[in-house]
Amino acid sequence: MRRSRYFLPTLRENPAEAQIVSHRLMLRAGMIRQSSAGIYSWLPLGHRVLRKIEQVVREEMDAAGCQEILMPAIQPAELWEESGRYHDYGKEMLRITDRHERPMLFGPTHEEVVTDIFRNSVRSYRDLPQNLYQIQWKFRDELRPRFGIMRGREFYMKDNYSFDLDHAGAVRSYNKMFVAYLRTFARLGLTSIPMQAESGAIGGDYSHEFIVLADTGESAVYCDRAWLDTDPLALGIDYEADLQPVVDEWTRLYAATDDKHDPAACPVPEDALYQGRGIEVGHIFYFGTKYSKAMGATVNDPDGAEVAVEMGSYGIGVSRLAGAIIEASHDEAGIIWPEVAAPFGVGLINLRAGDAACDQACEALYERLVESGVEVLYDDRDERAGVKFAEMELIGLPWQVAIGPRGVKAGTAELKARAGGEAEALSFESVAARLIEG
Ligand code: 5CA
Repeated sequence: MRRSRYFLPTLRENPAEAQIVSHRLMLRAGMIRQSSAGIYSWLPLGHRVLRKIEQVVREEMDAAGCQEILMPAIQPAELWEESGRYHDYGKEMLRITDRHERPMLFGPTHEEVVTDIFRNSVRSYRDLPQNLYQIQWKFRDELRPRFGIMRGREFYMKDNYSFDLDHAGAVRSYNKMFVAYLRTFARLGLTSIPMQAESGAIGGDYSHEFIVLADTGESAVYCDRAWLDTDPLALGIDYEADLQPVVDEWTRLYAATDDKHDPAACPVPEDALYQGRGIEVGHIFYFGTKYSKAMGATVNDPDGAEVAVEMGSYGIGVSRLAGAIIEASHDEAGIIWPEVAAPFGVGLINLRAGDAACDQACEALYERLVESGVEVLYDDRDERAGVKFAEMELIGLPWQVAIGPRGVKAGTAELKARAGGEAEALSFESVAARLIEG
C-alpha cells in the first residue's frame, strides 16, 4: 500500500478525551474514530489489526475442534422470555420494536439463539458433543462506556457454545476452551492469567476470566506473585488427550477477580499476594442445564431417556484485544505491534521522494516484497524524513526500511526493528531476503 493513497488520518496531538494509552494511540494512529458514545468506526489501519486478531482467534477455535457459524445480530424477545432473562437483563439490553410491533433486541450475547438452533436440530446423544462459535458485533448499553474500544457499547466478540450429554463431557469441553484460550492469547503475545470469576448475567457456578495484567485495566485482581514470572503456555497441545492436568497446572496458583476474592478465605499469605489491575480479554462459563431446561433443549440418552443437554459458553473480546495488545506493547513514540497483529509487516520509507534514484530503488524493493506476499506500507510522500519516521514509530509496524540518497549510492538500505535495536545498513538484496524469509 502506498502511503500517498492510504486513508490514514493520524493526529499529532494527544486527544483530550483519551485517558489511557491504548485509546490515545488508536486515535492518534488513525485506527478508530468515535461515532457516538462507546461506538466506533474502524479505519483501514485499525481494521487490518482487527482482522489479524480475529484470524488468530478463528484458527485457534478451529484447532480445538469448534465450528464457525453466524447468528443474527437482531433477536426476537420471545427467546429471552423463554430463558427468563428478558426482564433480568435490564437497561444494558438495546430493545427494538419492528414495524409489526414485535419486540426485538440487539444481541448482547447468544445463549438463547444457539439453544433454539440446537433444540430444533438435535435429538440424539449420538450427535454430541458439539461446539459452535461465531465472531460478531454485540451491543450492550453500558452505563459507562470508556477507554475507547476497551469498554464499548458496540464491540466485536468471539462467542462459543458447547453442548454435551453429561457433566463429564461438559467439563471436557470447558477444559478444551480453557486451553484454547491460553493458546490464543499466547499467540497474540499476551500472558493471560485464568482467574476464578463470578458468572453474572450469563449464569452458572463455574467460570474463569482470562486477565492480562495492566495498570490501566478495569478489573481489580488478586493473585499469587508467582504468576508474575509465568511464561505464556507453550503451544503444542493435543486436544484429544485428557486436558485436566493442563488445567490443573494453570489453576494451581491462586488468582481471583475482585468479585470472587475473599480476603478471609484467601490461601495466599499477604506478602505473596499481588494486588493489581488487569484487562479481561476472555471469560468462560459452565452453566449446565440453565438454558437447556428452560428452553427444552433435550436429547435421548443411550437408554432412550430424554435429558437436558449440558452447556457452557465462552467469550473473547476481539476488539478489546486490540487495546490490550497496545497497553502491553508501546513506548513514548507509539505502538509496537507483535508481527501476528501488525497491520503491515514492513514500513518502507523513501527519504527523498522525487529523487529519481531513490524512487527507483524504493519502487523495486516495494514490488519485490509485495510479490513475495510481504505486507508493506510504502511512504512515498513528499514529506520530511522526520515526519515519516515519527509516523512509522507511531503506527508501530514491526520493521522499518529507509532508503535515501546516500544509501542508494552505496547500494544499501537501513533496516530497523520497531521493538528496538540499531538500524543496520544492508544491501537491498539482504533486506529483501530478511523480510521475505521472516
Ligand atoms: N456469553 C458469554 C460468553 S460467549 C459472554 O457474553 N461473556 S462476557 O460477557 O464475559 O463477554 C465476553 C468477552 O467480551 C469479555 O471477556 C470481554 O473481553 C468482552 N467484552 C464484554 N463486554 C465488553 C465491552 N463492553 N467492550 C468490549 N469488550 C467487551
